[in-house]
Amino acid sequence: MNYILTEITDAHVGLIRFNRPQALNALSPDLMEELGQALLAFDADPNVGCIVITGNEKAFAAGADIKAMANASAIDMLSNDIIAKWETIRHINKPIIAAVSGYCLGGGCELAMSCDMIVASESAKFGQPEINLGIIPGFGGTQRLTHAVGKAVSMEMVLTGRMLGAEEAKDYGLVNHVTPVETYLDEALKLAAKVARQAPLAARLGKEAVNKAFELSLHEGLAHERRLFQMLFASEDQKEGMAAFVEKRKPTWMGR
Ligand code: DAK
Repeated sequence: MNYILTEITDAHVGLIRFNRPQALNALSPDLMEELGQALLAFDADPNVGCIVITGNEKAFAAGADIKAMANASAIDMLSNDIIAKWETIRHINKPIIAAVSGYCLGGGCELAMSCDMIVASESAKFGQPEINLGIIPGFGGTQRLTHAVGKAVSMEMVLTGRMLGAEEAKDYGLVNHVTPVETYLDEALKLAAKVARQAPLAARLGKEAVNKAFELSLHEGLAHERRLFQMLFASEDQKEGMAAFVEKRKPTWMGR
């Protein structure tokens, strides 16, 4: 890997760090290819219970790589290859946490919003400044942002490029926790470790069910949730979890 660094922590967290500091971690096609590969590998690894994606203190990611896009045609942007690299994250079953510090702009903000939770440092700046380039967000910025912060704020961000600071983003519900710059990654890893300790199937289906709230009507969402809930009664972990409660001991999850 040339543009990301990966490791698995003792707490079973798969950590992915963007590693293009000289370009504020701009998300080039090669970086996105590596990110997709790393995400798929962690999703398939039973030793990983939760994934954390981060950048560095100055930038989570300042967007898709403008230099790589500058001369692209509409046909290039339609290419399945480019879209697939970005879409991989949507197909990951395990929970993903974005640990954000500094610039989190354009495709960087869209990628963070594609994660399941966001832990931000006090210096984080969230924005969709594509309007300054003569384009609009292309990976969910107008949709996920609007779901998270509402129409008024989303419109202003998309139409003027206004950025949200970390506290403001938290007030709007975009961010789970805000911490000092020195500790944002530790906090994200702690949260991820907590998730990684849960029953893996329940964590996977819990993520799926919450995400469906953004895609389905309430009626369909409730029906979907119920099917997932019922399905978990076919798992050994449900038997173990409830037996452990009754026997006043800690459960041992098997992930099946
Ligand atoms: N792309 C390429 N290089 C970037 C970059 C980016 N997004 N952001 C920063 N850099 C590079 C700069 O060019 C500079 O490189 P050198 O000149 O040193 O070679 C280096 O990083 C440091 O940047 P600055 O010198 O500009 O640093 P400053 O601290 O002065 O300013 C800044 C920081 C974040 C305010 C500024 O760099 C900036 O405005 N960056 C661009 C932010 C932006 O407009 N982001 C949105 C890009 S459009 C899709 C998928 C994704 C997308 C769309 C569709 N599909 C799958 C359909 C996403 C689109 C976007 O993200």
